[in-house]
Amino acid sequence: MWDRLLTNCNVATMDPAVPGGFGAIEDGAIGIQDGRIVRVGRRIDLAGYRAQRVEPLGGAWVTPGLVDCHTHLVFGGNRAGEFEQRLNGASYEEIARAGGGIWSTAKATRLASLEELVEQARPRLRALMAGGATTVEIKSGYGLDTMTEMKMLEAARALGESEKVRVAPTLLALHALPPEHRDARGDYVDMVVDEMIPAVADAGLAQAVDGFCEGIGFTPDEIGRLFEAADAHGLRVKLHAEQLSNLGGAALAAGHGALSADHLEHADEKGVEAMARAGMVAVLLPGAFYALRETRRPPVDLLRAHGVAMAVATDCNPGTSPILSPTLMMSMACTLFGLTPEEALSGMTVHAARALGLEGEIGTIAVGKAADLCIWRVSRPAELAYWVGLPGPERRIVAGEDANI
Ligand code: DI6
Ligand code: FE
Repeated sequence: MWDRLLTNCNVATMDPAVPGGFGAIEDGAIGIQDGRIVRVGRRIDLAGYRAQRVEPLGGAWVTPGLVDCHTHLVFGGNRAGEFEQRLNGASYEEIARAGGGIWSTAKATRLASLEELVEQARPRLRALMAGGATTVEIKSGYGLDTMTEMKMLEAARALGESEKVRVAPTLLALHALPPEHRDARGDYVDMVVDEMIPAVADAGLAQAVDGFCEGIGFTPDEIGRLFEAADAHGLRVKLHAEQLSNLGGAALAAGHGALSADHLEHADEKGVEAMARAGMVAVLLPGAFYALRETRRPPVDLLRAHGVAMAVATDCNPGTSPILSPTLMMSMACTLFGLTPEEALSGMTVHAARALGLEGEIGTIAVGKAADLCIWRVSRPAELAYWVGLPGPERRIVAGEDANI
């Protein structure tokens, strides 16, 4: 006797082992026991099974719960005022010189208490959940000192414990140089390597370490030191790479066994080849591309040609991607980057799970995986990427439990 049997539904398993588009099983059913999927198949093949709760879904589509594998969801304040200033004619440079930009978020984040960070992030997390997210990665990166980075990661953990969603915490250790280190870059990297990473690893506050490899961020050499320290402490790595220019970040990350390289607008074939060899995921972030009004698109054809899996995420952050909708990202991945609706949904499920190293647990509807599911009242899964402003799934299920908010 199972706990639940979802039936009279169409199942987009997103499981590469299931042939056909979206790994679809039409007129299907899903058995759930102890929070896990115990059986998925055609309804007639599951007809003999019994469950405490049998739930006919009237032909709805069931997908894996969406996985938003790249967000900066926890931060103090926001930058709506700067958005307004820019649209009234101020340049980024003027705003930055007046103490704005990423540094204004860092100041607000340092000033906020743990509880304030949690309560400011909660409505953003709920918006992502309402849009279908059942797993959300949350990066630190606005503390720029050990104490505040740890406070951000504690806020991420508290959110995961108090909402019906899985949170994957990432230490974004080299994001920006704080003004107090403007003339001492090396000292800042030393502090991150010698103090911040060990402290975060000891406290078990992060699953991965990230950096921003960019002219306005950190150099490949500095990122190399970051990755060695992460490795020494048993943490996986990932990298913001090739967003605004090409510094060879994708290949650097590949050389360190990274889970993913993210953004990649300026990636070249060498970088893509290195990612393919390393089995890395390319995380595409159309929200930042849109908000920055970028024109150079990530090399989707190259990624396809080399068989690099593409994930799609919101990059929710106060500066370059104030995005609160996972399905909008699927739409933009299709319209702005040329992904197919199936690639876009794979990008927010199976490949996003891999970008977090959680592919054994979530991301597809398959026996043994966690029962994290979304139920959508749509006629075909392509609708998830087709509508702009889709309200979200009718129901979310996390670890086999109803998780509507
Ligand atoms: N890339 C970006 O575009 C953002 N961070 C990053 O690594 C900028 C974040 C911000 O402006 O607050
Ligand atoms: Fe980012």
